[in-house]
Amino acid sequence: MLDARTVLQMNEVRLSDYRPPDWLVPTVALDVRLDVDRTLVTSRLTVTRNGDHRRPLRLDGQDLETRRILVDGAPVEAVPNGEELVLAIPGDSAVVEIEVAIAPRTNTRLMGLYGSDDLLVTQCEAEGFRRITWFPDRPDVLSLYTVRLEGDAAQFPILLSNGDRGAAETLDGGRHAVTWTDPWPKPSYLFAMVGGQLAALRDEFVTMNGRRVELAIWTAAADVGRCSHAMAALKASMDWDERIYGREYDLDQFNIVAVSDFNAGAMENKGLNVFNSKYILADSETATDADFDAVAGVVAHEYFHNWTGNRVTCRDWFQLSLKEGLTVFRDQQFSADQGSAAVRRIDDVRALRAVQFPEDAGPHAHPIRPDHYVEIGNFYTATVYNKGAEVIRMLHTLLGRDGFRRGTDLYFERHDGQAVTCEDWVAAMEAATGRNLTQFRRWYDQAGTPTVTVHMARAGRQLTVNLAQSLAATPGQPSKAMMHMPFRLALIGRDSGRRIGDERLVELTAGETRLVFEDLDEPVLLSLNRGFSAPVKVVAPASRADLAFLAGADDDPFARWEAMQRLSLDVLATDDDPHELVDAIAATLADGAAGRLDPAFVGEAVLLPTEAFIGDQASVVDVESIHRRREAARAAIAAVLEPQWWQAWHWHSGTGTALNAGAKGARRLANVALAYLVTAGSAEALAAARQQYDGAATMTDRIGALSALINTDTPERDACLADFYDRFAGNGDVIDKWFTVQALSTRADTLEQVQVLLRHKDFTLHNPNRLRALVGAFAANQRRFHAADGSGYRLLADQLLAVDRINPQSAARLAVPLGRWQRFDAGRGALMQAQLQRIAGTAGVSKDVMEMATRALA
Ligand code: 0A1
Ligand code: ZN
Repeated sequence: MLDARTVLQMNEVRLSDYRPPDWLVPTVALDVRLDVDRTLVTSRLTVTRNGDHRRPLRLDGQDLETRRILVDGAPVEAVPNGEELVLAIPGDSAVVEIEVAIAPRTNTRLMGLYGSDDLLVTQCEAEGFRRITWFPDRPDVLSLYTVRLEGDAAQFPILLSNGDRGAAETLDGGRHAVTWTDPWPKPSYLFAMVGGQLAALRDEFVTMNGRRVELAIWTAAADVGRCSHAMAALKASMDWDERIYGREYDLDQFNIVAVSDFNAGAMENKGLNVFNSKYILADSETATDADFDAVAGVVAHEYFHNWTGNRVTCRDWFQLSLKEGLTVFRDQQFSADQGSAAVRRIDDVRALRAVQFPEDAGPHAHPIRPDHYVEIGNFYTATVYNKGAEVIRMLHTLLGRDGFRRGTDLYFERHDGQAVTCEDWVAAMEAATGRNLTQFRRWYDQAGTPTVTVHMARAGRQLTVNLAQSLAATPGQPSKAMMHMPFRLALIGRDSGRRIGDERLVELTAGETRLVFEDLDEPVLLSLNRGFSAPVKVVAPASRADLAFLAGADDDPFARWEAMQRLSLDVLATDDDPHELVDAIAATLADGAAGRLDPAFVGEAVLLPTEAFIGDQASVVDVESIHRRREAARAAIAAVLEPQWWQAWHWHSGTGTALNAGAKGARRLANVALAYLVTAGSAEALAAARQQYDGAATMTDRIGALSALINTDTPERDACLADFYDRFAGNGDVIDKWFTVQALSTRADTLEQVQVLLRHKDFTLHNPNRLRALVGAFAANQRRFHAADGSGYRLLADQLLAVDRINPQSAARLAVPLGRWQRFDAGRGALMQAQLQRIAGTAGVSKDVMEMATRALA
């Protein structure tokens, strides 16, 4: 019997093994008879030999019942060998016709064609098309698709696929059919079809060249009224991509479908985006301000893929960041343009540090362009997406806005209609700007978060600053080369509180970089990595007093927020009295009250770092001390500043439903204030929370009040929790919030409550959102998930193994928290490892989970 690791290595796909496809498929005609239990798919592929070779045509397939295979009209007796079908083709081209049957109802993996509510819907990225029919299912095979969808007219009145809608047929027996033609060649992962009872919110967009595009967002009839925010975001995205990147939409129709059961956020299928409903449906009753922003961000992301991903696609899955890093960067730019850019940047950095930094520091560390994988589904990671976006942002910083735009123009000009590599992208940037990016390319190859260590020495009016970079070893990469990083910094006068001179953009390329500043008249402090110009950790000595000073004076909003974070981390790493932190927060609140800072920024700045982030700073995460110290600091901040919190709450609560930056900022600050007030624990605070809950005009305020109460043991908590469920029963996206808020409670009974919730009638392992809402959220509750007796780990592993039998992709994601075992004390580490071993040792576990568990144990 082979051990798990050997089996994994045998299944490993390596970048170095890449070879162009042996056969191309210029055209695909699909005829699909939709049926929930047994859908028949007939494909007609024209295939042409690619290059001078005699190799057969190899097709991928999974869970297909193969009924008939014809080559040039003649039946062939080929028998699939597992997930491969090999067809000998004598000539250099042929027509291959294959008929298969598939079973959407039992497709619980949600890859390929599956059922969600009463719909049939597809998900093909990365390797789902092979679950619909036999095909060379790789992104460098681009085809023109014609798709005829047929089904019962009452059950499937709406039939959608990619491209433009063509002929409709009315058939006998209450059936009908529609044919869709996509004029743009595309890889199979961008194929989509949807059938079911859907209603649409419709609109239109006229492009920069006067082309009229019909827009439709499809959902259940009852939800059409909740699509307007998504529609506005779609139109804004179309306009933005024209203005900022010169990119125009290229079909007469753009359709979006919202579904309840979806493995990821959304999918950019050509002309037919499919969305997780939580990123489409939004109104002030049911969606928080953060949800509204997420809807706009994801709508923009998928729309932007039309150029970065679809018109120019990836040669192979190792190049995933080519489309994802670039598209995340573009959606971040878009969102920054829509609202408060400073707060958006802080949020982006917060997300990167919460998910990607730990990934880079753990057993699953990989470069933004990985060079091997077993299951590609495991590489849709924060590294590929979010660090990938940071790498694109660094290029933008290095080349400047105009240089970057010249680069993207050239990239589109050179590669439109092609499947290309990250190297092609960087080469276009070089060619358009004349910059040499040889060293910069290392960002694509090297995993891990670099550290920049800063020292300064003052001699009279001269200041010398030394910046040293380093990058620790990661799995498979014992030694690293120096990175090329843009590092923005400035000096802040310690007396004047003003910036001294201009901000500098320093390009760090060597191990050490020395900067000299002359003619300084006052003591100065360093404002470092402004705007988070490089995705690195910065280590720089600074006293608490200096950090507090910067938190009040730095003119770069990110650096100002960062100063407060550093001060918080410094204080929370000790049992010291947190008075420096209390004072700095008081000063920030005073700046807000005086109108010198906007409330959204204040709301961000006065939040303490999460327990997880505090843990990430230490060599060994001390779960209990972190929790105790942070709670003590929260209590002090709440008690000492109680009048200020009341003032902030009174000023900013009850802002109505407006979605402008001012109103959103006010709600943010009011909710932070309310949480501190409830922490301070007065009867008035509980009453205020109850009042805010009952009178809430928005979900932001309602869930804000509930979150403030959730850690308490009070009748108000229980009443609001019960009301919340009753009020929103039946609305899945909102009931998810009800599960999450309980899973995140710091109360001692949280694990027990989660166990109760796992048995709740609304809990199901089949819905990825619900699984994330309860089990995923619980695993992010540092204090309670990491219970010293290992009960949290056992709970997670139990659920993981149960989901694996249903949906391996969802299951594999749950392994990530256990993979961090090396960061915890020996006792917890052993308990986490034991669960990973149990998972890896379970018979029949999926390769998705096996890869994650085995790598975590390595
Ligand atoms: N390309 C999509 C993400 C995505 C990836 C895999 C999926 O399979 C379940 C679904 C969606 C995006 O970046 O939005
Ligand atoms: Zn994407």
